[in-house]
Order: sequence, then C-alpha cells, then structure tokens
Amino acid sequence: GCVKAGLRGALIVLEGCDRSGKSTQCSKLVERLVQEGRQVLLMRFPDRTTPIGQMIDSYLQQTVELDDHVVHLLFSSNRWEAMRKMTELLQSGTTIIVDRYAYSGVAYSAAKGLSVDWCRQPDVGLLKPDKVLYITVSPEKAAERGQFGTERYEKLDFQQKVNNMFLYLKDPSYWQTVSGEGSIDVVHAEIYKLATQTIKESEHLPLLKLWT
Ligand code: Z5A
Ligand code: MG
Repeated sequence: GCVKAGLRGALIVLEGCDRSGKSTQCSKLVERLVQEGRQVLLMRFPDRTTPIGQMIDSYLQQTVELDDHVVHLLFSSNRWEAMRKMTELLQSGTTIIVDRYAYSGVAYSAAKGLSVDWCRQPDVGLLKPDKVLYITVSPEKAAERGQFGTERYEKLDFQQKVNNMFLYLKDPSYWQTVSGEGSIDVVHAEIYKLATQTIKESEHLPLLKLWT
C-alpha cells in the first residue's frame, strides 16, 4: 500500500446520536485502513486538547456555564483551528476519518433552541466531507448500551431532539445511513465497504466547502 502521486485523501465523517457507536467504529476503521498500509488519520470533534477544546470540555463536564451562542462558536472555532492541517493532509494523500463534525454542531445547538440558520453560519466554508456515514440506533438499543453519563447533553428527551435535527440536516447527495444495531463487526463491515468506495471515488475530485 503505497501512496499514489497526486491523489488526494478522502474526508469521511461519522455522525450519529449518543452511543450509536461512532467512536468504536472510527477506531476500527482507521485500524483496518492502517493495516492495509493506507495513509490515514483519525480526528475527533470536539478536539479537547487545544485551549478552545479545553473550554468546551469544562462546559461539557458542567464545571462552567456559558451562553449557548458562545458554546456554539467555540465548537465551530475548534473545527476552524484544524482546517489548515486537514487541508494539507488531504492534499498530500492522507484520508481523514472524523468522529463528529459540523452536523453535531448544528444539531446540538439547534436542539437547545437556537435558530438553525444562525447555527450553520460559523461552519460555512469548512471542508465539506466526501461522505457522511450517519449511524442510527433506536433509543431502546442505545439504552442497552449503558446508562447516560454525566455530561451535559446526556438526557433522553434532549437526545430525541438532536435526532430530529440530524434527520433535518441529512443531505442525501453525500450522506449514507448505516444501521448501528448489528454487532460491532457487522457494522464495521458496512462502514469499511462504504469508506473504501469513498476513498476510491474521491481521489480525483476537488475538495469542496461546506454549505456554500
Ligand atoms: N457536540 C456539540 O454540542 N457540538 C459540536 O460541534 C460537537 C459535539 C462536535 C461530546 O461529544 C458532546 O459534544 C456530545 C455532542 C456535543 N454530547 N452528547 N451527547 P463526544 O463525541 O465526545 O461524545 P461521546 O460521549 O464520546 O460519544 P457518544 O456519542 O456518546 O458515543 P459513540 O461514540 O457514538 O459510541 P461509542 O463510544 O463508540 O459506543 C458507546 C457504547 O456502546 C460503548 O460501550 C461501546 O462499546 C458500545 N457499542 C458500540 N457499538 C456497539 C454495537 N454495535 N453493539 C453493542 N454495543 C456497542
Ligand atoms: Mg464517541
């Protein structure tokens, strides 16, 4: 698995509600692509390692209170601060698998009552993913995967609002829904198939910008 000159990497985002298995599937996918000798990187948003990410972390852990608009802009800034690095990596042939992106940004803030149009604006112009794999699980299945944690948004009625927002944001031109209800290996097989197709299809396509 060597890098073919001039071909770019793909930007693939996994989205979905709480406990749908995004982080589990992102790790498994990246592990397999690395084993195959592909150039690939795993990223997640929020990236809690940067100064902005640390502010987000304090908010999610409920150690600080912030205005909803402020939090929204911090999540967006946390993506913007990664854009230069992501662009360079994609152009040099690295595929990036991303655990949550701007869709989570809009879905969670709009579920709190902010206007969807307002919520989209700060993320307009971010790199547009080549594919969003939207993992779905029923609330019953999600409940079998353990209790809600103690972070801010981990409550059932709120998660249902978030789900509805994801359905509203879903763009069939580049989103694909994947059932997250099978075993980890079954879900992985489907995601691997779609991701490798996307990598192949994106090689010669230009990088686009989100919501423009
Ligand atoms: N947020 C926001 O408001 N604005 C933004 O712009 C962004 C995010 C980017 C933290 O995100 C919060 O930030 C989040 C949205 C908000 N709030 N909430 N809720 P995060 O990404 O750090 O959230 P997380 O808590 O790490 O992820 P998650 O959504 O809760 O879980 P997941 O990654 O989808 O699932 P998982 O960790 O892979 O799996 C959950 C459990 O299920 C685990 O025990 C697994 O072993 C098990 N599992 C996974 N797959 C299976 C299958 N197939 N069968 C059985 N069991 C399974
Ligand atoms: Mg996760």
